Amino acid sequence: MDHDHVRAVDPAVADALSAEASRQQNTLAMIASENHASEAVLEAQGSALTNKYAEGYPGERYYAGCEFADEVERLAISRAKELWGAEHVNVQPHSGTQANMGVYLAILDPGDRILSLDLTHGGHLSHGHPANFAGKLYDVEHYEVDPETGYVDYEGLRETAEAFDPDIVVSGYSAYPRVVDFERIQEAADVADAYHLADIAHITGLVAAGVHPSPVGIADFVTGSTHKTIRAGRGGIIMTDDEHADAIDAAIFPGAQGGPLMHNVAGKAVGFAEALEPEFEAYASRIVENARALGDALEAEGLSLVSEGTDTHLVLCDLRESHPETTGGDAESALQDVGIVLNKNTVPGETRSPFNPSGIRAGTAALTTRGFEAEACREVGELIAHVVNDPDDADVRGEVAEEVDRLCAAHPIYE
Ligand code: DSN
Repeated sequence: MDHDHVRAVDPAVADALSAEASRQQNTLAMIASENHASEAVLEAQGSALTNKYAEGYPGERYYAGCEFADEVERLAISRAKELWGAEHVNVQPHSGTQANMGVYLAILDPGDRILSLDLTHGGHLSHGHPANFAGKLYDVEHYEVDPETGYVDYEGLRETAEAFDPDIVVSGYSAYPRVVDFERIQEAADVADAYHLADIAHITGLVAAGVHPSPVGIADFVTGSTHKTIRAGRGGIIMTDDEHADAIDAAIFPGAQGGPLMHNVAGKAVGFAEALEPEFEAYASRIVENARALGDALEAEGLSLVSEGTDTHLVLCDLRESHPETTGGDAESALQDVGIVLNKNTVPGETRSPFNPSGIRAGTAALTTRGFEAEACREVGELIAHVVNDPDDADVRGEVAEEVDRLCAAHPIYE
C-alpha cells in the first residue's frame, strides 16, 4: 500500500501507514477482536462519504445532499436484515460500545439495574464496569462462569436474576470460548421480567453464517460490532423488533451521537455484501475449525484452556497452573517479539490484575481471512507454546520468529 496522496502531504503519517500495513503482513494478528477487511471495504471507508454530514435516517435527514448517503445506509440496513434476520436494524453506532449505549439509553433510566457477566469472566467494559459510563450510570450486578467448567453458570444467573431483579440482562461476551445458550439467558431475564440484550460483537460473523446459534428473535436487543468476525467496515450495529425501533433510533441519534460516520456505514454495506456471498459460510466454519486446531495444539503442549476448548473463534489460556511465574503480559510481550500478536487477558477467578492478568486470548478470524487452514493453526499453537514455555530463551525466539516469517510470507493479506 503506497499511500501516495498522503505521502505528498504528510510523509510522516504515510510512513506510519505503510509500516502498519507491513506490520500486519509480517505478523500474525491473533487479537480475537481483529480481522483483515477486504480492499473493497477499505476503499469504501476511505471514500468521499467521509465528508458528508447526514444526521437523521434515510429519507429523514437534517441536511441536504444526502441522496447517496441514503442509498448506502439503506443498502447496509437491508443486507444486515438479510444476514441476521432482524426486523429493525440501526447501522449508525460508531462502535459496539456505542451500540450498547443506544440500547441502555432507549430503555433504562439512570440507576436502573443491569445484570451482566463479570469482566474477568469474559464480559465487556460496556456491560457495566465501574470505569465505564455503564458502571457509573446504572446499578450493576454480575453473574459468572462456573469455576470448574468455565461455562456460563446459567443456574447461578437465574438465582441472581431472582434476587437482584434487574431491568436488563446482558449476554454476549468478549472472552468466552463456548456457545452461548441465549434461550437460557432469556429464561433468567423472564424470571425478573427484564429486557435481554445479546451483545454478539465477537461472534457476529459466526451467527450470520449459522455457525453459532442466533439470539435474534429471542433477545429484545442484539448489538454487535461490524469489523470482527463479520469482517465489514469498522463500527457497531443494533438489531431489534419493530416495537423498539423508534426508541433505538432516537437513542442513537440524537440521543448518543451526532452525524453518523457515513464512510464507515459504506464499509459496513460492502462487508455485509461480501458476507452474503456463499463463501462466507465456509469462512466462518473454518474460523471455528482453526480455533479448535489452535486450542488442541496448545493443550497438547501443556497449556490449559478455560473450558478446555472452544466452540468459537477464540481460545483463552489460563497460565496460572502450567506457568505460575509467567503473567499474561510476559507471554504477550514475548510473543509480540516473534511476530505473534495476541493479548493478555483476565481469566475467571483472576488472582492478578486486569493490567497484568494471568491469561492470554487468541483468535483465528484474521488468520483464516489470510488463508490459514487447521494444520497451519496447529503449528501456530505449537509456536505459541514454545515461546510461552521458554519466554526468555533467545534461541527459541529466533527459531519461532523464522517460522512466523515463513507463515506470513505464505499467506499474503492483500495482493
Ligand atoms: N476491544 C474488543 C476486544 O478485544 O474484545 C472489545 O471491544
